[in-house]
This record gives sequence, structure tokens and C-alpha cells, in this order.
Amino acid sequence: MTGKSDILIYVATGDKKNAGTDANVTIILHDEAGNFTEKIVLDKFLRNDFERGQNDMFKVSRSKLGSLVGKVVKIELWRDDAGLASDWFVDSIVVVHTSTKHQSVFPILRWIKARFRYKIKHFDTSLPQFDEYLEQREMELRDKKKLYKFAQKAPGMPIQVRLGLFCHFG
Ligand SMILES: [Ca+2]
Ligand SMILES: [Ca+2]
Repeated sequence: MTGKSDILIYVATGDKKNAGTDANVTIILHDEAGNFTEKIVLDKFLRNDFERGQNDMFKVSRSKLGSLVGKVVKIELWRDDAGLASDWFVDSIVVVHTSTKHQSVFPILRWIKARFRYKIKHFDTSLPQFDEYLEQREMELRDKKKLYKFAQKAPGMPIQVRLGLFCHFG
């Protein structure tokens, strides 16, 4: 238990083409006892958040923490499709309790689609056969298949380049 304290959320957007977004991003934090926060909209006044290669920090006040008391072990994350090229590649999200300095690191390393609620566990270490987020995994698999079909049709591309397309979804 870490008690009630302010929380800082650090969001690192990937440093690759079109990684940045102007979409509206919302997050819910869960602790190990199953408590969770309100919906927290990640938006810093007068700042262009979530640009390519950028690290954005958001302070969450105690009033928004809902029932959350312990260490954050799971996050739910989603976005809308506001703005041009709203596709968003997230490298990582780190949640820090300001009182204890406890950090929870969530490596994301994937494209976040519009209006899908991603559930990501601390270090996302679950094995595929025990994955409780089957829908999410299936969606990512479908994307890979689509991409594979596209890659097969792309004429004159060396095989290494075609396989390289998969890296985004790794
Ligand atoms: Ca983008
Ligand atoms: Ca932006």
C-alpha cells in the first residue's frame, strides 16, 4: 500500500514517422487490490501533447484517484480520432507515486488505434496462452495478417523490407 498521494504519469511517444497524435487520450489506473481511478484525460493546458519523440508528464490530483490506494499494476488506455493522422505510437508509460517515489513501468511499444480500450499489465508479462486480453491480441493478429497480405502484393520489395514492416507490431 502506498496510501493516497499525487500521481505523475509520464507518457513517451515513439520517435518514428507519424508517431505523434492530437487525439484525446484517456487513462484509468488500477492497483493490485482491484481498486481504480476515475477516467483521467491526459491533457496539459497550452501544450501540444504526444508529439513524436516527446515525453509528456501529467500530474493527477488526489481527487481523481477514486478508490486507488496501492501500487499501480494495470492501466486502461484509449484515444479518439481527433486531429489529422491520429495514429499514435507509444513507447512507454510510467506511473510514479510522489510520496513513495514508487514507479510502475508499462512498456507499450505499439500503435494505439482509435476507440479501442487497451489493457496493459505491469511489464505485460503474461504468456499468450494465459492472456486475459484475448480480444486485443486477436485484433493485433488480424493487423499482422492484413499487413502480410499487403507485403506479399508489394512488388519488387526485398523480403527483408517486407518482414521489417512487422516491427511496428512486435
Ligand atoms: Ca500520428
Ligand atoms: Ca499532439
